[in-house]
Amino acid sequence: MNSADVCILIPTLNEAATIGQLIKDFKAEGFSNILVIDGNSRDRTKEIAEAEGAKVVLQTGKGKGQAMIQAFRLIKSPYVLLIDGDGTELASDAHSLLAPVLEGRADHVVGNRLVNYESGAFTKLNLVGNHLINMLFDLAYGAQLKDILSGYRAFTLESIRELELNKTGFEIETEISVECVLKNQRIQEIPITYLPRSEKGATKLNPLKDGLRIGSTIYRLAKVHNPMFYFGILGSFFILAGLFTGTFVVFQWFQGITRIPLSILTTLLIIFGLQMFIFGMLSDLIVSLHRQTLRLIKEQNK
Ligand SMILES: Nc1nc2c(ncn2[C@@H]2O[C@H](COP(=O)(O)OP(=O)(O)O)[C@@H](O)[C@H]2O)c(=O)[nH]1
Ligand SMILES: [Mg+2]
Repeated sequence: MNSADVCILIPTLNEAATIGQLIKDFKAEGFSNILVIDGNSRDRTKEIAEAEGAKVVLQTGKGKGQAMIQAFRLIKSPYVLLIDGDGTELASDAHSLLAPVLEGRADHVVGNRLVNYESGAFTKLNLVGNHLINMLFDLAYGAQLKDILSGYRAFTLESIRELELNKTGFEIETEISVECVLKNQRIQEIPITYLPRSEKGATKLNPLKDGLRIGSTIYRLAKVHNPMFYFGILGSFFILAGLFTGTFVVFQWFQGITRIPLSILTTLLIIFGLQMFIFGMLSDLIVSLHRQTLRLIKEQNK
């Protein structure tokens, strides 16, 4: 492998405390093709990265997702290694992440932070949030991935260009993971070391706001992958509400009180809920037929 074939991609926003050392570490590991996509940092991130010999491009919009999508369009190297600029992940893990991609065994490799993290690398809230999000992902997509939010990944340029990516913020990792599953890519997870952030650099991620956004992204994207999950949750919600009001109506009826408007509401809630399940079944059918068509087209184009 020629190490220039691997582009080390680092999205940064105010990471002056760590970016210099990170670039040095990658050079020491034998990588020199380094692209920093910077979100107009107010500190010296850009200057430090340039002084260390990285190519720096300023992002045209806002958010980590927008920066990454912009960078994927610029890259020409056949392999990409994506890493946070905050020094929480190690350049020395690059080789084990890249190996499956370089050897053609995988299209996309995710560095799993949740096995080998140092104490303090995750706050309690972060850890619980990560586990919940991974569980939701498993439920919705049936893919046994352990760390879908990891920012340390290796993939081929071809495989990333195949994905339809639109998320501009911290939902980008979720969208990448979903799209990889949708596009039937060969995904592998490799444990990596995960360190606490340096005291000088704060995280840009808001655990509650971004966590909720990520959860809702997983749910909304399921509409076209696992519609039964999407409509089933909606349907269950209405049916449960209907059963709740229904129990009350029956209870009152036994006491000699007839609640006509509430009975009508109960009926509507349950019918609406059942209809959601029927939508789910129909959409499931459409999605599997569509997938079959896509597979045929892919096979014919080979
Ligand atoms: N270009 C760019 N990079 C960003 C932006 N927001 C965060 N980053 C970078 O993306 C990486 C991951 O963000 P971070 O705050 O570490 O998220 P965390 O690892 O989930 O806590 C870091 O290198 C950040 O500097 C942004 O809006 N634009
Ligand atoms: Mg980070």
